[in-house]
Amino acid sequence: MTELVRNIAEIGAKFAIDGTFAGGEEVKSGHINTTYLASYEDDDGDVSRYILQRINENVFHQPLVVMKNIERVTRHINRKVFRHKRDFSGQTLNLYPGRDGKNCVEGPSGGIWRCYNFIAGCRTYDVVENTRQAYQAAKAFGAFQDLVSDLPVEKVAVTIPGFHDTPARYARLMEAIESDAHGRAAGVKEEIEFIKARESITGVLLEHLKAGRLTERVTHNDTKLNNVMIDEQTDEAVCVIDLDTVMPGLALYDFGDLIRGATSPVAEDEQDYTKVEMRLSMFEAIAEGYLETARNFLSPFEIDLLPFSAKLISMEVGMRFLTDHLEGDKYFKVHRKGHNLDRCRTQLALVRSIEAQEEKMLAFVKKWHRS
Ligand code: ADP
Ligand code: GN1
Ligand code: MG
Repeated sequence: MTELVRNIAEIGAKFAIDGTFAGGEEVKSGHINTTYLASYEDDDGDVSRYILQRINENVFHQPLVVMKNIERVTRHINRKVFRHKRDFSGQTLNLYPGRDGKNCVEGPSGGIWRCYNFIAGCRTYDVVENTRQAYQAAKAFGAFQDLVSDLPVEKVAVTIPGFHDTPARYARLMEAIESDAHGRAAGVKEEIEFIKARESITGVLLEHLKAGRLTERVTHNDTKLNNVMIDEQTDEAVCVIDLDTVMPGLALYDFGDLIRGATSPVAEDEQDYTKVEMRLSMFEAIAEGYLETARNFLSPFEIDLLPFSAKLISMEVGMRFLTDHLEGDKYFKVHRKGHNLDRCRTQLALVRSIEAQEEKMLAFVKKWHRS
């Protein structure tokens, strides 16, 4: 048994899981938490799998608040799914308690760990393969927003303050440039100029919110493609995962993040950013999937802002990657030198690609006013 597998077995032993530990491995997608897949065998030889996850405390300063939110949201969704059977293909996310009955445990070498059921027969994608996956992922996130739309916003805690406060993200980037703690600012002049030239867009959605033109709702806030489990056989979206950032927010940021993560033909960390493109066919599939479930609660004003939201969040995430690059790669997991800078460059390339197509995108969504 390797040290990693022994470690997984020790963590798993703290949860109320039946059966004998039969193996474990690390799941490497995701930039934030530590995620393990653990298998257990029962007396009949049947194997059950579970996800064990350590909450990144550098990102989530109050892991117990995160757990309370997740418990509330998963319960709410499960209650509704069982009542109305709006469950796509029967799998929802569930927390498994620790042996002491709590929704999380302290790991053998510290940290807060939780356990989820493994969503079987599915996988996640870092790069979208076809319009069906794009459509399905968007439909699932729209359905997620719909399912939590009757949860009062004040019942859901803010797990990361200012998460989609784009002007605050901009200000933090300016501070990082000013401090230049790792001497990297000189190498990113072009990126800085690109972002500075677009400062005026950063506050648009929050200003609409302040003026009462947009409504705050319970939203997912991290709707990237690898946060939805997709059926390996049918490409159907089965279950939305990664609920750490479910909190009060704007539906538009969720939609924009879908476009950011599921329209380009290359990965978020592609080193040749000239390959990045916001493909209109993927945009249309996502808008159709999302609006199919979300149009019940979206206003025409919100619908018109859908294309803009894609540009805004691509810029926001680009700024966050650049900030982390300048601050010494402390937030996002990195696997090579310049990883965050590569990610920043793909995001800025997406912004450029969206700018070139914004009118066509707008014409497409406007159709949903009338239908
Ligand atoms: P992070 O916050 O680090 O992105 P995620 O919750 O998204 O963490 O989990 C990382 C990856 O682990 C996901 O992209 C997915 O591939 C896998 N994963 C997470 N939860 C489950 C689950 N319940 N069933 C199957 N795979 C899962
Ligand atoms: C992180 O956790 P993950 O990998 O699904 C990040 C998102 C970013 C995304 C960029 C809590 O998402 O906000 O948009 O990386 N999550 C958090 O890929 O910061
Ligand atoms: Mg994730």
